[in-house]
Amino acid sequence: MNLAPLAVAGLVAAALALAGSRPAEGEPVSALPKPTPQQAAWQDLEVTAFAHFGMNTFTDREWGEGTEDPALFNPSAFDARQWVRALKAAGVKLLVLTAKHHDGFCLWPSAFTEHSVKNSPWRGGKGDVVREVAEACREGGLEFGVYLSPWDRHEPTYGTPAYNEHFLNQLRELLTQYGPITEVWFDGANGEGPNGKRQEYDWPRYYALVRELQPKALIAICGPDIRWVGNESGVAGEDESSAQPAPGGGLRWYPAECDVSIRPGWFYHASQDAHVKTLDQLMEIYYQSVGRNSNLLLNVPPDRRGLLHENDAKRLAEFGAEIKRRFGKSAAETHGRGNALELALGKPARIDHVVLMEDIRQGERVRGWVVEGLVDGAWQEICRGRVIGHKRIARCGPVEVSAVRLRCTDSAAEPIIHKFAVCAAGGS
Ligand code: FUL
Repeated sequence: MNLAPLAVAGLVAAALALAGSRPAEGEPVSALPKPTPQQAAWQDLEVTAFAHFGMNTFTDREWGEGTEDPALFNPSAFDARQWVRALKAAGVKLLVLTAKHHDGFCLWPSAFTEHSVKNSPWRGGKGDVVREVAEACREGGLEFGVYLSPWDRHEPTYGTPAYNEHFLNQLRELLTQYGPITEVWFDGANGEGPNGKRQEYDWPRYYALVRELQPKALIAICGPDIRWVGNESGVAGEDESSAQPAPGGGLRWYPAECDVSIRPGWFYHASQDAHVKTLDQLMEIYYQSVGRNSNLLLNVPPDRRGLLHENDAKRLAEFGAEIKRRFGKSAAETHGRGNALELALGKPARIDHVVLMEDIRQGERVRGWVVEGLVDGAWQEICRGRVIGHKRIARCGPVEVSAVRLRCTDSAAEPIIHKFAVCAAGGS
C-alpha cells in the first residue's frame, strides 16, 4: 500500500493560496456578509459524507499512477443503496463521490477517455457508478456531489492547454447527466514535483461551466463557495467564522468544511478494517466540526465488494444514535433577538451542553457571548466564546441550574439567535 505523501495538506494549502488570485465572481463583499441561499442550505446539512472509491480500492493504494489496467476495477457486490442506508443512520444528508481521483480513472463511462468503468469487467463494461450512486441518493433523500480531481496522471494532454478542454468536457458530462448536484469538489492536491508536468488550470472557465449548468451547485475547496478548513483531521478552529477576508478587501461569506476519513486512509484497505475510528473519536470530531460552525465531510470508503464495510456501517449507526441521544432533545430551548435571552427550566436540571445557533441568513452577528446559569439563586458563568454562526456546541459543567441566560457581549449588529438550548446529555 502506498499512502499519499504527508505533503498533501501543504499542496492543498498552496493551491488555496493560488486560489486567492482567481478572479472574483462578484461575491458580495461587505462588513456583514451573508450566505447565498445555497450556502445557507448547505450549512444546515451539518453532517455530510465522502466516498473515496475507484481504482485505488482494487490496487490497495492511496494515489494511483494512472497506468493501472481498467480490468482491475471489478466490485463483486456493488450496491449504492447499501451505502445510502448506512450513511443515513449517521444522519448524513449529502454524499460526495470521487468521480475521478488523481489516477484519472473515471467511475462513469466518459466519452473523452478510455480510462473508465466502460473498459472494466464490472457490469460487462456497461456500468456507471456515478449514475447508481446519484440515483440511490435521490431515492434515499440524500443530496449528491462530485469530486473531480484536476490533477490527472493518466490523461496525455495533462500539462498542455488542451487539458482544460478535456477537463471541461468531463465536467460537462457530470453536470448534465446525473440530475441536481449540490457540491462540486475541486481538489488542489498535486504530486508532480518540481520536474513534473505543470498545468495552468483555467479556473474561470471551470467555475463558469458549473454556474451555467448547475447554478445551484456549490464549488468547494479550489472554489469560491466552500472553504477547506485547512487540515484533514476534521477539526475547525475554536472561532471558525464564515465571514472571511475577500481577495479584494472586506469580508465575504466562505463557510468551512472539515474533511476527515473514518479510517486512516481515504481509500479502502482491508488492513485497516480494525482501525475504524471509535465512537469517542467521531464524537470529538463532531464537536470540533459541526460544534464549531463548520460542516463535517466524513469519508467512508466502500470496499472491494462495492459496499460499506460492516465495521464502518456499525460505527455510523452508533454515531447517528449518539448525536441524537446527546442533542435530540434539549432540557430547554428558546430563540429571539437582542443582547440577552433568558430561559427558565421547568425544574432545576443538571446540564452539560449549550447549543447556540444564529440565523446566519442575516449574517454572523455575534462576536462575543457568555452563558450564565442560575445556581442556588445566583447567576454564575458556565461558558463563553466568540463566534456562534450556524452552530456552536459548548461543553460545560455538569452544573445544576434553574435558569440560564445568554448575553451577547459583542456583536456586529443586533444578534438574531435561532436557537439557544441547554442539554443534559451525559457522556464525554
Ligand atoms: C487530497 C487527496 O490527495 C487525497 O487522496 C484525498 O482525495 C483528499 C480528500 O484530498 O488532497
